[in-house]
Amino acid sequence: MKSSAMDIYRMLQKYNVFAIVVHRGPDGDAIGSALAWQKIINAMGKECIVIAPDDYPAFLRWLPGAKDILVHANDATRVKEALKLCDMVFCLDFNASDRMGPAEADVVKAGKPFAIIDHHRFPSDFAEAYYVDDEASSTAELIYRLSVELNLDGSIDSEVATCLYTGLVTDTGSFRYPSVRADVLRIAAALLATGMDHVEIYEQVYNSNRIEQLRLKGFALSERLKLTGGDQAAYIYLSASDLARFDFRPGDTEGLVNYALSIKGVHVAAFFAEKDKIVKISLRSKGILDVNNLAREHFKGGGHIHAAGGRSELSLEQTCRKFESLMNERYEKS
Ligand SMILES: [Mn+2]
Repeated sequence: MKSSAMDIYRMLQKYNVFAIVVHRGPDGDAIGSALAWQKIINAMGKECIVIAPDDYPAFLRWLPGAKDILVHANDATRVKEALKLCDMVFCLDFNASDRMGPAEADVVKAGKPFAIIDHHRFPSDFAEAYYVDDEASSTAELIYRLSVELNLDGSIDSEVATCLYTGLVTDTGSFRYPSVRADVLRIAAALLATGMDHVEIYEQVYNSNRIEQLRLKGFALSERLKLTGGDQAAYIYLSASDLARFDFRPGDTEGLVNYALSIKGVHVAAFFAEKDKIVKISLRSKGILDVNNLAREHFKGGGHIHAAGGRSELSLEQTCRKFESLMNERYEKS
């Protein structure tokens, strides 16, 4: 499938009512990009609603427009009505229909054409138009580039910029990841020039912890962090009862896996959380190990070379053992 700004533009011209859907467990990039794209579409005089499969983290609730997001897990009826009324669906920050989780069936059943705007690898073939680049730092970067290509960047005011900057910051680990190229910083500069308040974004995203959340982090680091693979891999695991003990809420374990990766000499890190009777997995790497492949081959997931996600139906303990043996195979003999 080819990535084409013009294909997206034709759909924007042809239709009047749009829906934007993001992946389950939406993050700052998914929500930030969706709200920005919604505002850009609104500025064309067209209608647009944002749908999330499940709730987004509290640290994103302040974003302009966030309170109007329809959450499928909370109100499937309203989501179905909105889908019925729309002409087409934009999929943002994901590229395979099963990433919508339990919302997938209703979204697909609506039978509307799809367009994908995304930066993950290997998009699947279910849309009529694509604007994709797996080297982009974030979907927010792609929304910015697309807006410039289509001459819609005149509607990037400080509110749109706030949404896009939040996507950039959260998907690049505050501009630290290898995906940050000179262009990404040029985009950040252009967003800042709209007068948006980047200090407020950091404040909202990073300094809005609850005390239970910090205690959960402290517990995870002191009691649930293990080295494996000849000390070249590390992982953190949290059981359902660990999470309950610290009053877990969505977003509370965001970024925890990066602590494991921050250990000197560690090349791969994993985070395992027992939730909804399965084990949810985040994988990170630095250097050459491709965690997208690791997630695809062993943990029913995928993502990027240095950051991926997946799941396991094994018990938490068995999942940890499986990761240990994969890492021991890879590193112990080297
Ligand atoms: Mn993203």
